[in-house]
Amino acid sequence: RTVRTEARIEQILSLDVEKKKPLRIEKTISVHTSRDWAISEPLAATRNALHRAGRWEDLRDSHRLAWEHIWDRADIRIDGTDEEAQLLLRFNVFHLIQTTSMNVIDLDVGVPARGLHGEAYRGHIFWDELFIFPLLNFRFPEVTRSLLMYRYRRLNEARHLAIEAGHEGAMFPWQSGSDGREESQVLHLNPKSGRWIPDDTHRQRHINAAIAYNVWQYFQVTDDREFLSFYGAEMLLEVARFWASISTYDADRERYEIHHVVGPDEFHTRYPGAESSGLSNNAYTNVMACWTLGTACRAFEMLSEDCRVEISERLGITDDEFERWDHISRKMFIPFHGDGIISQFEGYADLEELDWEGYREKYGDIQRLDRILEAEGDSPNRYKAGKQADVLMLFYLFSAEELGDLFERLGYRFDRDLIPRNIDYYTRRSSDGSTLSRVVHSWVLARSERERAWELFLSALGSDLSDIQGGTTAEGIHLGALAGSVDLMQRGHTGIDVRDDVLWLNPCLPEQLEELRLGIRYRGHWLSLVIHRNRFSITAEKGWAKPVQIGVHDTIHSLKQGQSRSFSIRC
Ligand code: IFM
Repeated sequence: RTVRTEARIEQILSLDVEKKKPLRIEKTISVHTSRDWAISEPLAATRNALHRAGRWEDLRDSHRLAWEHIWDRADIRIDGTDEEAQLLLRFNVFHLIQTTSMNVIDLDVGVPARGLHGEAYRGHIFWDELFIFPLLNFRFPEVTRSLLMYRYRRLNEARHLAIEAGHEGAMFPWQSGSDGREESQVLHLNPKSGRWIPDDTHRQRHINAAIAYNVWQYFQVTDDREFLSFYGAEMLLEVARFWASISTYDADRERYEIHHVVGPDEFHTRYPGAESSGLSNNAYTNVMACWTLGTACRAFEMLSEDCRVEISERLGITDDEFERWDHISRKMFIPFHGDGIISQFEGYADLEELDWEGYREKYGDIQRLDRILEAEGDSPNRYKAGKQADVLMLFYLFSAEELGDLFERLGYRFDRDLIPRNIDYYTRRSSDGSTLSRVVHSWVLARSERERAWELFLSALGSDLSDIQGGTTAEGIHLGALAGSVDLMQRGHTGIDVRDDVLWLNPCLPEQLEELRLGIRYRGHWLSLVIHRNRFSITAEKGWAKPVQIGVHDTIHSLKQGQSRSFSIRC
């Protein structure tokens, strides 16, 4: 008997059973919608699929085979003192693949921050893919490409958002959904006080830089020139245009500035007591804007001449515009305070210090310090207290060399010891209220404070299995932290970095690991890496492309299919 109710459809089977005699029921389900490809209409497609599906054993076997293939590509094996870490790595990969498997290819889907597992953020798509794509790029690049197309298809809406805000180019929304309009909430509830608070986080324009960064990283790992020519370059150019148009020139300072934005740290959305929201010169945003302007020009130069002509005619880009971009990328203002501390935003130095010890003593868990302070009638905007990595994102996304080049181009001194000083300064002033924060902090501490980095790694890795935020996992997994923490193993401990057509490797295992084994896909090769404490080897196992360039200890080596090389480790 089939029973339909408003919320569900049930099938009731009444059968005679015999004691101790097992009864086996097989139920096969097929789901189609009218938007599926290569079907006539959903009912016929569903019927056909059911008739052709075979029996339970057939379905189980094909399911098993599909997962074996996934694990062949995705697994990371570790051997060491912490047995749970291996389980957690696989748990996270499994849940990542539940949301972003090969099945998304050709579908118009993006990466919802909370996976497909729960209803938090109403399925919206934020910047979290910045933490997810690096893992996918080296394993399932076809999936990244498809997910980047989610953004490309919404480029027109982003152009419209830029115009509406009085800018040029494309301004992607902070929270994106079906058609790419801004979906951010304007109010949110503080469950601690029961009050509805204005939500200004939509001012996180840095998401545009994240999209540009993702396009460029995908291209670096795959060398997919077709994608760059048809889609990637256009996104980079339009985002660069947006950064140029939101930048204003301060004649006294002789520098460009960016106003009315919010950085990744969502505890700071306006100046203390200010009527309107937004901050000036968020350092992360300003540096990322300069990086985008430079990278868009570089990508444009890499296109074929035909393509360059077509794209500049289509977008109406002129040489004057490129010159302005170049000027901005050399003259952007970056705030500093104290002894070489990059200020999170202009005026950050004037904020009050928070009594961290006092708050920890009083409340125990202070991850959501914003809610605690608001319930006390106060605001995190008044304090040097961050929810998550902001300035430190720079050290997560760029190598010391790359950052040095960016700051030097801007005419700022960038001594190497500025890095540990900033890491120490900001990690002390963070509540890690976002699960993304621990990924970044573990990454930036990996080579200097190895014990602390490992603890943060385990905590980020267990974000959902241990539900470290005390109840939020039930509303959906934290996909950025899940994938980002696996990537700490994939790129962090291997030192993988792709620059100028070279795959650089600089492994350094944490004390807790004896061995790390993984396979990565790079420009048409499957490379297998086996890393021990003092040595590591790399083998080009399978591949169909020309030899790739591998960089180790300042030397570049060519590696072709079937070849293997081994190197000593300098940690
Ligand atoms: O994108 C994040 C943001 O950085 C912190 N709050 C949650 C968002 C979705 O994960």
